[in-house]
Amino acid sequence: YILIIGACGQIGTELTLTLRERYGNDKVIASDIREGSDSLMNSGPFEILDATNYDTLEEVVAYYDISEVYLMAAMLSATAEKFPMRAWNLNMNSLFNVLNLAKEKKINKIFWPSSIAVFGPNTPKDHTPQHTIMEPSTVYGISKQSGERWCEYYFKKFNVDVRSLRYPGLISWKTMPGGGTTDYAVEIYHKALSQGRYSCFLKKDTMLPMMFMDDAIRATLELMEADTKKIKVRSAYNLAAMSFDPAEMARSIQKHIPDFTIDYTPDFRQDIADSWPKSIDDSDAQKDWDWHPEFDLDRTTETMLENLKS
Ligand code: VAH
Repeated sequence: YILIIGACGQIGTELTLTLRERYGNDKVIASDIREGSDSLMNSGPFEILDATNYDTLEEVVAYYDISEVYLMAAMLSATAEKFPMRAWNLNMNSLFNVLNLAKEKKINKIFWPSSIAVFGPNTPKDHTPQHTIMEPSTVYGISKQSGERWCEYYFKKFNVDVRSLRYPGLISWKTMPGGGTTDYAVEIYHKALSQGRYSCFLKKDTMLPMMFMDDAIRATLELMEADTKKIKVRSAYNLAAMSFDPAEMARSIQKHIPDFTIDYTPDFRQDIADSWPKSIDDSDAQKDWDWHPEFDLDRTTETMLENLKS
């Protein structure tokens, strides 16, 4: 059986629905600190669960005979800057709990998401390599870099089968993102449809690596279903699809909503975005487990507007 922790989040919701389609509703247990969308709550078993509590997590794993855990609960970059210690506690102690369950052989396989946030201001910004300088300047980035080191340690020391991806900014329509710096790339579609205009909290030329959620979910399943011998990176794989800035995104929307207008009012999230890469080299993911993205910006815009309109 599979347990999703943080099942009500932006990635967790779609991961749960996809895994339930693939493996059967009753094989995938959703859990979160609070209840989620109707589609999620009505499609299979759900548990209220605080992932930082080892004992209750251990009970849920035993009760449902869990063998695989997707740990999707985390505090993202913008919110983590406001609550550093709460972010560290949630992001790290949830990971230690899941890693230790695997070390004790109570579960067999783990997915844990990393992020391009592991890179910092002095990381090469174009086609950022898999192995390079990483001095993250955000609480969230520090927690993701530390998490990657712990995942690699538990794999080497205790043979824990933990797998990870450095997700770019993710764009989806089924669930709103929560507290990220790349959230502008989701909000912009909602505002384009509801108000015909958007006030962007990043500057017009802020180029960031981005990905449509369908690609991110497919990458996650392809990584988890790959033969373990193919997985050469046990920190976290670079993963890429597209890079664009808010101005380019506005032009893509204007192909469908010609009168759409955007203005720029950068806030504290500009500093976070400026510390991240502009584009990512994911040749290791392509080589080791044959990764290929399917959504570019225009296809993402078409899909987002189509689904948000209806
Ligand atoms: C954030 N959406 O903005 C997340 C992600 C790369 C960005 O980690 O914090």
